[in-house]
Amino acid sequence: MTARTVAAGPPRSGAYLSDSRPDLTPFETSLGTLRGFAPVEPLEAWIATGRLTEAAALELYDDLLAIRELEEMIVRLRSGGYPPLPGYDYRGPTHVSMGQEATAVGACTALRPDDQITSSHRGHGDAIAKGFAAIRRMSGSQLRARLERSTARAGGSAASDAGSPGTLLEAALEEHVYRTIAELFGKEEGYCRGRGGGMHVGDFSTGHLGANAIVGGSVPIATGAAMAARYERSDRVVCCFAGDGAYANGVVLESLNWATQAQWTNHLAGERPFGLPIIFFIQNNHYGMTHRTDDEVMGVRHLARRGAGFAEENMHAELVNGMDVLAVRDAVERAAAICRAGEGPVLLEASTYRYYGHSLSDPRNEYRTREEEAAWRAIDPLARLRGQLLEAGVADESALAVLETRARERNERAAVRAAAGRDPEPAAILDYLYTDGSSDVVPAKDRVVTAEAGHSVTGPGGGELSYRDAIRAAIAGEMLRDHRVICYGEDIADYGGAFKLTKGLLDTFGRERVFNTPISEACIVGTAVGAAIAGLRPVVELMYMDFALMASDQIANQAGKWHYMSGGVLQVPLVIRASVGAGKGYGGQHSQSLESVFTHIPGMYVVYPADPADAKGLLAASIRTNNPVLFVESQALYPMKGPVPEGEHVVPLGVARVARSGSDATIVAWGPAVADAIEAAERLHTERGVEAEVIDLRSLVPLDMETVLGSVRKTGRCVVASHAILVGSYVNEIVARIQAEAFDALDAPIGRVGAANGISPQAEVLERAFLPHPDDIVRAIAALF
Ligand SMILES: Cc1ncc(C[n+]2csc(CCOP(=O)(O)OP(=O)(O)O)c2C)c(N)n1
Ligand SMILES: [Mg+2]
Repeated sequence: MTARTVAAGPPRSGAYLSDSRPDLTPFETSLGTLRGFAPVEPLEAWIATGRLTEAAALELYDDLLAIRELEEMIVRLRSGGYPPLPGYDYRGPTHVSMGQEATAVGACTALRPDDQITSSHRGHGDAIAKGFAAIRRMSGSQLRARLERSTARAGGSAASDAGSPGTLLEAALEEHVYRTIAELFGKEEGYCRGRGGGMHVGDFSTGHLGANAIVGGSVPIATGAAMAARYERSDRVVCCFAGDGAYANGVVLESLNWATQAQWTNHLAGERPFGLPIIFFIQNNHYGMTHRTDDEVMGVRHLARRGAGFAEENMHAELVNGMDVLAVRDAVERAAAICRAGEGPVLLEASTYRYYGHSLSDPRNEYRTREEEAAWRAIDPLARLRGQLLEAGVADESALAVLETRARERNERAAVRAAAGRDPEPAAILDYLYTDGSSDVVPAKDRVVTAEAGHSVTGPGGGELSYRDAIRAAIAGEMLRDHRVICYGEDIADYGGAFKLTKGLLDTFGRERVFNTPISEACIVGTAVGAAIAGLRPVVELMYMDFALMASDQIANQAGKWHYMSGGVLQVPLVIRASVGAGKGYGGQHSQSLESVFTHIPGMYVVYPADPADAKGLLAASIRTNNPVLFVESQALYPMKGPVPEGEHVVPLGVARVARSGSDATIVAWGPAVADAIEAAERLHTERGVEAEVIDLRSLVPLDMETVLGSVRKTGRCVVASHAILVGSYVNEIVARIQAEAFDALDAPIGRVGAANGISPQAEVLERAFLPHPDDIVRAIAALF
């Protein structure tokens, strides 16, 4: 594939001026038709018409058996009675999905191996089914290579020496069960090296992007993965499994709105209108945890009706019999075809049932009858397919018994092997928290031909630039360099963002790479996580840092955690730009400096530049690192001008800067507090003859403690300053580290400067009293002598 070209000159699918006139003509409309439980042909007909081979029909049964066997094992382990592992102490969650197996198998076998899924806390079935479906379509050499990789991981014990193709496939299937169980058991051989466990398990190599223990948490991630497929012109589809309870969650409803946005398919899509290729697959087992969803906590009988609220055509919503593997397969085959044709998204609601409680500690009898359970067990998906296989003459009793014994024995062998697996080393507790990886070299297919690009957005090409223009220059530079970099947020396209930082990017790069979003902060970040996991490098804007709290789950539990929870397999290269509005009289909800909150989230980088040169260089580095970055900007600094190197300028993350040299005292600061510190240092020099050294941390995570300690050891006195309130501030972390690591060098207690421990007020006099000033730093340093 050749490098990509960015057209110079007039906008490609650029800015448009809305000219929508009032149209208040009376009208009536219906909300579309909701299809439910469409009849599905019997198995004989599937086989007769070649829609399913006899072998494939038996594979469906084998897949169902594999899930049931694995979950029966969990039930028995929990009660201490799994014969192959007597006395094994199984710890961790027990959200078994027995009863729901047809949803996982029907859907995953209707997908292609390169299609992707996300899953939930009740996701053993999804994990087994996606892996089995993909493995069954691998060639002999692919199976062999897969087994060899697994053997290397397991220290040489995989069954890779199997001879005939049949046994090779069986060995790979068993290996999948083994790696899945090893993850449940917290073993190094598990798919996530024991860091994720059952609620986060995923075999990323077969298209499983991870299960999620945050109810609804994976839905925007799947949506972002579908955006990546659309952007890359791939015809892969993402199937997002989540429960009925999840469909009350804000981020899920945001995702439905996100996926159905008009701009994917209308005139704004330019030459390529293409709906997001995502199947929202509701595994409706009719319960949240113990509450009844449809009869208690929602106002519609069928969740699929929600589709009507988001798309004119009811979002291709449909109800499916989730107890019938053929019905699910039929619906997902049709849904995938819709998505591949660019007509997505699709909303499928599968009506199903979990036989056990929410987890095995839930005896179910407090909220449902045994009669209800018996009625669902009477339409058990395994029994149903078994009956159909016999009826269609695909297999007789003895052939099915062979399959059943094989599934049981496969699981037993895998479980025994997994139980004997390696526990992770305690010393490796912090492994996979961050990655050293970065996009220093852009793959050829993603390189952009810069020679043809319009450079207008990068400003006057260096020299004096404002902090604002330096940020734009960094984004533009990285977009020119790497086609995987896309840029989105509220109002960032035509208008250029609330603060005009992205003005001009739409004209240069087109709407596929620069677009406005709904006011959905959780979805802005969540889709970026999914797009990043799927291979893009999104740079997203949160208008004010205060709004990051709207996206806090997606930042803290998703962006920050997936590299670790996947055992280092997944990478989440994304930048969340968030700007601090303090100093404008905007009051308590638009003025917070919340960087400290996010330093408490392991897995996230937190970067806060103090001047234009660093704004450009640190942002370029943030876009290139494979870690997720919260990039904090100060609105007060946007107009600040300063020298900015022309062209490529990358400032490494985790390297602090000596912004002013001095020998009498150290001021550690970041963001706008650096300018305060420099001003304070100048005054200390002229007014008191004190030479203060100013250390600009640049990034709080990663933290360059060496530079701080080196300075403190030289000066013996230190003040740490930021614009955040002091309670719970990162200032305190720096103080604690200096005290622990350079106590002997200190000639005085360490001073702290921050905002008042309150809420940012509107009144100007109050806001002045609230925010810290250079005076405060001068006073704090003076107090050390
Ligand atoms: C955001 C969030 N809230 C609450 C929980 C606790 N919780 C775990 S599963 C669950 C019920 C989810 O119901 P549903 O989405 O229907 O999935 P099911 O358990 O029925 O498979 C709850 C409340 C959670 N994990 N995440
Ligand atoms: Mg449920």
